[in-house]
Amino acid sequence: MARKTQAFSTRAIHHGYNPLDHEGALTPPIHFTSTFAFESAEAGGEMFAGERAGHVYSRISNPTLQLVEQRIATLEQAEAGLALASGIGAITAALWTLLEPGDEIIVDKTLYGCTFSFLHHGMAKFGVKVSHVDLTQPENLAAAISEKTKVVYFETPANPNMRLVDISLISEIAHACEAKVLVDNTYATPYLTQPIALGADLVVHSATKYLGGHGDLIAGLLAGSEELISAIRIFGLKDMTGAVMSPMTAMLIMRGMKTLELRMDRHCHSAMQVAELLEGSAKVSQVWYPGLKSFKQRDIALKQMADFGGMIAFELKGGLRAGRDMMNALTMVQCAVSLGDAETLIQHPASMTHSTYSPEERALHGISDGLVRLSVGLEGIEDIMDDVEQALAG
Ligand code: 4LM
Repeated sequence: MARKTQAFSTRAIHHGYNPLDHEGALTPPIHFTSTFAFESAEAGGEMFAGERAGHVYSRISNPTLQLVEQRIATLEQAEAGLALASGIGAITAALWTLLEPGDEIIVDKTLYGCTFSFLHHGMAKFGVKVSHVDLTQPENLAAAISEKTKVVYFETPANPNMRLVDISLISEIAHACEAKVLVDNTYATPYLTQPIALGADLVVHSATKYLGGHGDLIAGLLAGSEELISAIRIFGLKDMTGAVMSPMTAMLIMRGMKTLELRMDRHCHSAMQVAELLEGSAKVSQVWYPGLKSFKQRDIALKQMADFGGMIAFELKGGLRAGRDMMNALTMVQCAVSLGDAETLIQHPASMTHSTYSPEERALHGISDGLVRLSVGLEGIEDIMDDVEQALAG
C-alpha cells in the first residue's frame, strides 16, 4: 500500500520542485529579481487587489522564497511557511501582526536575549503587556491567562538553560482562552519536534542555526495555517518589518535542509557523549542536557522530542571564572555566539547572548552567571572530547 507522506529527508530534498518544469535543472534556479512584469495593466491591478495569483514584488513573495516556504511547511507539518531576513525578523513580524495595544502576551521565564529585549523594549513600549509565567508548570498558565491574552510564546528547549515546555498541554490551556501558541523551535528543529502536530498555531525558527546549518547566513522562517501566514506576510513582513529574505539565502537554506536529518543525528549522538563527559568531570557542578538521566524534565523530552539535540548547558564548580578559563583553554572549539553549525561553539550567555537582560533579570529568569553554553558540532567526536577534556584539566 502506498504511504501517505514521504519520509522527512525525501521531503527536505524534493518537496515542491520538479526539475522538468525548469529545463531539467536538478537544483532550483535562484530568482534574483526585485519586481515582476505584469501581463497587462489590468492583470497588475488584479494582483494588487488579491483577485489574481502571482508574484508582484519580492518583499511580498518570490518563487525561490516560495519554495523554501513550502519546504519548511512540509517539514513542520503546517499548511504554509514564510521566509524572513532573520529569526528576530520572523518573531517581530509575527508579533506585530498578532498583538495590539492593550493585549497581553504570556511568555515563558527564559527566552533568547534579543527576543526578551524586543518584548520588553519593543512590544511593551507600544502598549502590549508582557507577562512571564513559568510554563514548565502548565497550571501556572491556567491561573494567569485571561481574555486579554492573545499569544502564548515559548522556546523548547529554551536558550540557554534547556528548560522544556510541554507543547500539547500548554496549547490546550491557551486554546481554551482563544490565545494563539507560538513556539520557537530553533533548538529542536522540525526533525526532533513538530509543534504544530502537538497543537501549536505557529512555529518560528532562527534558520541561521540548524536549518542553514553552516554558519554562513542569517535567516528566519515561520510555519502555520494559511490564514495566519498570509496575515503575517501582508502586514508583519510587508508593512511592519520589511524583513525579507534574500533569494540567495533561501537557496542556501534549502541546501542545508537536504542534510538536516543527517546532521541532527550526528549532533545528537555527539552531544550525548559530551554531556556524559561533562557530567563525569569533578570540575563540573551541573549539566543540563535532555538525554541525561539526571535531567529533571526528561519525561517531556521523551514525550515530544525524537532525540535530545545538539545543545548543552553546564556550570563549573568555580563559577564564571572557571568557565571563562575553560573557554579560553579550548583550542579547536571556537568561542562564538550562534549555534547549530558544523563547528563546535562555546559561549557565555550572561555576558554575550543574554547580556540584554539586566543582572537582576537574569537572576529572575534562571540564567546564572556561571552558565556556559555549548553547541556540539560535526567534527570527529574524539577531537571534540579531547579538546573539552584538556580544557577542563587545564
Ligand atoms: C544565539 N540566537 O543564541 P537571528 N530564537 C532563538 C535564538 O537562539 C536566536 C534567535 C531566535 C543566537 C544568536 C547570536 C532561540 C538567536 C534570533 O539571529 O535573528 O537569526 O535569530 O547565539
